[in-house]
Amino acid sequence: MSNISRRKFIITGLAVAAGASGIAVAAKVAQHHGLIPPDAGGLYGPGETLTYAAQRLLTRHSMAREFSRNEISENPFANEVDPLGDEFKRLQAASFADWRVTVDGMAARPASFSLAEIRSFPTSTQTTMIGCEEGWTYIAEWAGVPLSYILDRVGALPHVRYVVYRSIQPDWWESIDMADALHPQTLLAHRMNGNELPVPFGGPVRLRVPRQLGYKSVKYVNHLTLTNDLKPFGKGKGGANADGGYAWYAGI
Ligand SMILES: Nc1nc2c(c(=O)[nH]1)N[C@H]1C(S)=C(S)[C@@H](COP(=O)(O)O)O[C@H]1N2
Ligand SMILES: [Mo]
Repeated sequence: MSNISRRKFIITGLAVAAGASGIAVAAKVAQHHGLIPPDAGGLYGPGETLTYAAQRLLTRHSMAREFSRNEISENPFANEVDPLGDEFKRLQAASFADWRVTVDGMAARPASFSLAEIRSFPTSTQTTMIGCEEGWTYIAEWAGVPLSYILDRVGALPHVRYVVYRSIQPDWWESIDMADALHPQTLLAHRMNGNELPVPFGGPVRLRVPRQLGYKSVKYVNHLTLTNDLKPFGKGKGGANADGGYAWYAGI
């Protein structure tokens, strides 16, 4: 199903649900299934709740579209980033040999992985499209370790509901639920188009979440936290972007 017809289908479904039984009932169903997103503003933040709930119920096993190698964009657009600080520059000067990704929170074996370790983990490759909410897209080949491998390795506890991921840029952090965290296309990406991931595109390590908009693919990731509650993070809406008014769930 194309994105547009899928959206139509969801909207029709929601209109039926809302019309037949009222938004309150639809919201109750969503809550029953654990499908209230953290930025819903409680049970009656119906817009965000219904988008998230509908997508989760209908598409939780779906894959982001993969493209062929000859569709890779020749001049991918690296979005502008705020200046990278001294700590980043120091790490960069040493070819990121000391870059680490710390994994803490609800894990049996919290860990801190060096870039060399991350590069030695099983690698998955995908050719997918990244799209910014501002309207541009590009297609690239990304390679990296599936986030599910990291979660397995640290012994994620059964009641983990979200993975919070942070960047060396303090204003950049996001979270995803377990449907996306365990999804085979969600990668801790360290390669792009056959090379090490370039700094403008988030190198040395970025989280690639191809089933959501570009802002969920945070660059310069150095910290993952496993949690079942997003309230203690930022303003409690699950990400810097959600705190700023964007949707926490940005499924495409
Ligand atoms: N650390 C960090 N991650 C970030 C951003 C950023 O400014 N800093 N921009 C986000 C936004 S808004 C988008 S659309 C994508 C852009 O990815 P690109 O530069 O590969 O095009 O990265 C996301 N990840
Ligand atoms: Mo963006």
